[in-house]
Amino acid sequence: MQEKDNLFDAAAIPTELCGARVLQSALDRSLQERIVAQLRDIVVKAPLHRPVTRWGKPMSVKMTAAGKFGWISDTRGYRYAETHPSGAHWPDIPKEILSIWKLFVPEARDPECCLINLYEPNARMGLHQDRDEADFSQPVLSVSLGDEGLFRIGGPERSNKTRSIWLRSGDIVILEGASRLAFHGVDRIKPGTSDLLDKPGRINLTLRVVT
Ligand code: MD3
Ligand code: FE
Repeated sequence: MQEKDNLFDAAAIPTELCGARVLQSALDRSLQERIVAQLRDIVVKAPLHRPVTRWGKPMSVKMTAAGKFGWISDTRGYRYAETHPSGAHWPDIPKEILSIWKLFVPEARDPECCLINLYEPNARMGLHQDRDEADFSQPVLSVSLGDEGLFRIGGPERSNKTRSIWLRSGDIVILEGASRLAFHGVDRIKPGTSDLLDKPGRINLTLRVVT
């Protein structure tokens, strides 16, 4: 049995990016592999779906979730929901994923949503704010898995200047304080930069407190 300390590089030097904490190589390879296996069980129960905007345009990112809430979007608009579009409740957040939250943001309330975003090679996510949650004093924690993604973050106004960083498999970003309401997005992914997943693409987990 491996010690937890070997699985998380809690000593990773945090980089500051527009107020967000970026922890490169925070999760070791074996932990990343176990998380991917746990995600496979989740997508069996809660299949990935392609959210559609209010205007009927499908997003390029495929999504599902674990926890009390998932985030969905359809022609009725976007919102947190207690059920998958199939009507089923979302699977529980795996304990090992909860332990990442507890280690890096120990003061926060327990996460109520683990949103799972799958970026196939041409997927992207436009610049947006995450403000569907009730309490912006609670952090959001992001885990990157698989191929590299070019993450962009600015400030609380869309017009604020942005900075970009390539997020790699095992990296963690913690959005707290002023960065919690920063505009951010993913411009592109770089297929073939990781062999963690069995297909080209990137998975991003975001752990959130919703209520
Ligand atoms: C900054 N996801 O799911 S993770 C999203 O890589 C989302 O899939 C991106 O933006 C992804 O909403 C970026 C980093 C991230 C997540 C949540 C944030 C940055 C954030 C919330 C507030 C500010
Ligand atoms: Fe976001």
